[in-house]
Amino acid sequence: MSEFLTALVRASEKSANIARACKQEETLFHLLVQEKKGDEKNKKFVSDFKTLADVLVQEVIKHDVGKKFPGLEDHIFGEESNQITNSLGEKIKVEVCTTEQDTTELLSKVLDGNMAAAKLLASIVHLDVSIKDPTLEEVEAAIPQDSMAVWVDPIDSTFQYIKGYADEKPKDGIYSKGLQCVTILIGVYNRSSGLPIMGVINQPFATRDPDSLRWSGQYFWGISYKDVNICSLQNDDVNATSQLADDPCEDLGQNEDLQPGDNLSAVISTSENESIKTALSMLRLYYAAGAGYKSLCAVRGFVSVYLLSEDTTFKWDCCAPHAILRSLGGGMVDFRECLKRRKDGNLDELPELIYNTPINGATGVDRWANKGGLVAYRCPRHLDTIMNIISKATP
Ligand code: 2IP
Ligand code: CA
Repeated sequence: MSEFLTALVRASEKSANIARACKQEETLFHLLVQEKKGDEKNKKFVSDFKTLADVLVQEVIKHDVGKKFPGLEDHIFGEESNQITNSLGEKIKVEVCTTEQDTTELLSKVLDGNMAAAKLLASIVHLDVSIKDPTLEEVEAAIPQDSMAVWVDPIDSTFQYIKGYADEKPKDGIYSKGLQCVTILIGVYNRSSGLPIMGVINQPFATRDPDSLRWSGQYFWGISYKDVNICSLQNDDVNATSQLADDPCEDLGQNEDLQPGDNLSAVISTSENESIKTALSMLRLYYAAGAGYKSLCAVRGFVSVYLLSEDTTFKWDCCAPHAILRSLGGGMVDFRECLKRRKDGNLDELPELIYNTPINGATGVDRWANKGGLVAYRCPRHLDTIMNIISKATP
């Protein structure tokens, strides 16, 4: 059994409990939202938010994984800094303390003395989560601990988490916005090659019970290490949930070229630039919020690709879905580099995203941006056809 992957799935489930608890309590939620400033800010949004849920989730993942695998906590990186300021202007370092009581006291400072809320959150933080996942129990992979490092996005699509509504309607299974677009992303990569090895995508708000109005979530995992390629989706009836066949390439003849009309599809950001939108207009095109959620749509086979031409995603947005896509025979590549190589006639090797190298000369979060954009895909032939379409349509 891969104890490490199991520990990540459990940490993601605990994190999802925290995300749900923070959102469910409307009054508590208003106390938690804080605006990001300066270097921490994602330039895409006029204002960007950091919530206690974000910070706490990241600390819980670090703490729980570090406790089980001592030493690894120093190689777990994330989007958030663990400092938060309360309404009195006090800067507080959020962390998981040794006892539940100590965590309660620390959280009550962030929550302006709201002991009831602090108690509730601390109890979730200190509660062990058990999971039943027979496929996960069967995964065998002996990966040296000192070869691994981790990227965490504690709450991806923070904007939807804060503002997102509960009653959005999906189109062909895809939510364009709403709480369903929120994900928790934990991705593991190889420290020396920078390639992703395993990942967990947890969707804390997947379905809502119409009577109790309580949310339940779901998680997806994948591992791609040497000859081990296993994904949690393999045991599902994939056809029941996706638009594509189990193996998305299976329905295509081996040698024929794909044509634009061949039921290809893409999910993109509403902020995608016009020339890309036009180039992709011959495909089934969907818009959705959340880099993690759009990647999940590719993982689940709802779309052929998730494509982004801009530099507004980061290593923590991609590492987890990238690992899962690799376990399914797909991957995630640098969009601009892929386009350039195609125009240069160099189709030998795909420019896969890697996770261990910051951008030279960049500062703050920009050091870890996916500078050339990205394309996430399950089937290499779908990627090829779609890149071909874009290459022909753009100068
Ligand atoms: C964001 C989030 C946004 C996404 C952006 C990410 O991460 O996933 O939704 O923009 O690229 O960096 P879009 O939805 O337009 O794709 P976070 O919410 O963690 O800041
Ligand atoms: Ca993110």
